[in-house]
Amino acid sequence: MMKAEEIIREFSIPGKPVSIKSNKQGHINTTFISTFDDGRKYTHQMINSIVFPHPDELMENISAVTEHIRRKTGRDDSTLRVIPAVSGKPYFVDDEGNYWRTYSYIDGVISYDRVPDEKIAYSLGKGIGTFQSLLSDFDSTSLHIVIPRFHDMRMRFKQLNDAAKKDRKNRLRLVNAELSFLMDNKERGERIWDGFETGMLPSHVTHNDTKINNVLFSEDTGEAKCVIDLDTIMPGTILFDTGDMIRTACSTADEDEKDIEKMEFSVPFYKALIDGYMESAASFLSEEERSLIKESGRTITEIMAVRFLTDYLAGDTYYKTSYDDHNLVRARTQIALMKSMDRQWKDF
Ligand code: ADP
Ligand code: GN1
Ligand code: MG
Repeated sequence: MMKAEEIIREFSIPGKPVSIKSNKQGHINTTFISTFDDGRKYTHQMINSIVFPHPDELMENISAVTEHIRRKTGRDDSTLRVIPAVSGKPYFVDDEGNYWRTYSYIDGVISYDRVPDEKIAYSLGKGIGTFQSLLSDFDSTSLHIVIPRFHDMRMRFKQLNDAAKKDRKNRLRLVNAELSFLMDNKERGERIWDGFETGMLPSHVTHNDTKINNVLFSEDTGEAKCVIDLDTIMPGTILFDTGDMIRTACSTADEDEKDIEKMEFSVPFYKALIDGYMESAASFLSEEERSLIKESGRTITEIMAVRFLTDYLAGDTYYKTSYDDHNLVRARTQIALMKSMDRQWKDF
């Protein structure tokens, strides 16, 4: 296995790395941050090949989208910058066939796993709306479909049912309550995907993973400075993105909080988030899209519960986990969040 220093040498970066640190925030890729002798920093990632079987296509999407954003904003740190490998390609393939990429590091930012206050909720909404708006003139059909049917609730329930049937780890007996709650919500959860598939909801370029730690906030102003983790950029409905920002910006506990009593839906955070979002997105939203924003938060929270529970039953093969029941804990917090939304549904 090649060492991080050897991998870094395969990219066109002047100078020498003086430190390399690992970042454990994401559930999917393996991330390192390096600092070079001239003080510049870079992010190096091994792309998860189980999740992303065609890294070359994924990098083509990212290169096209980031160039588009940079051209429109005229600001280098408004989006990720892909640093090419010495070969000229946007990735390097190591001796075991792993794909690596390098981005310049976005400096002067804070990354949150949970929204600390209404100001950051507002900034997140505004940042996601701006991101969608910058890409509203980008032809979504030119993008590769990186993970087909990523937000297809019917497919996600099928995967859950398959995992339950196989029950590879004998865990099914532990999740009766969770499974039955999700099954009761299946039909309602399918509405947004169905609306997208039938064309009732228009296709846009969507990020598909707009959770809060995929947005970096300016240390000085608290504004959203850069939307990162662009692996799942694909055609979709903007409701996939409003949904995931609602899920992660309006929760009072971490995604993997063990005490579900701590997980509540925050109406004040929701209001701040949507204020920010509307400021940058109102001009391109259809009536149908507007009317489903609130529902999108519930739907995306549900799809995460389904996916975490599926991975728990399948034996933790998809998400990175730190302990045995990690995926079950995550599924339970998502269900708790849905229930809290339901209790307050009339208030937001
Ligand atoms: P994953 O797909 O595993 O979630 P991400 O691309 O989201 O990987 O990266 C993981 C974390 O690394 C992010 O949440 C962020 O904190 C940090 N990070 C990634 N890229 C950059 C960057 N270019 N500048 C600053 N921080 C970054
Ligand atoms: C994964 O890569 P990361 O940690 O930002 C996942 C998302 C989930 C999220 C849940 C490609 O996102 O779909 O919403 O975990 N990414 C992929 O925290 O499956
Ligand atoms: Mg991420």
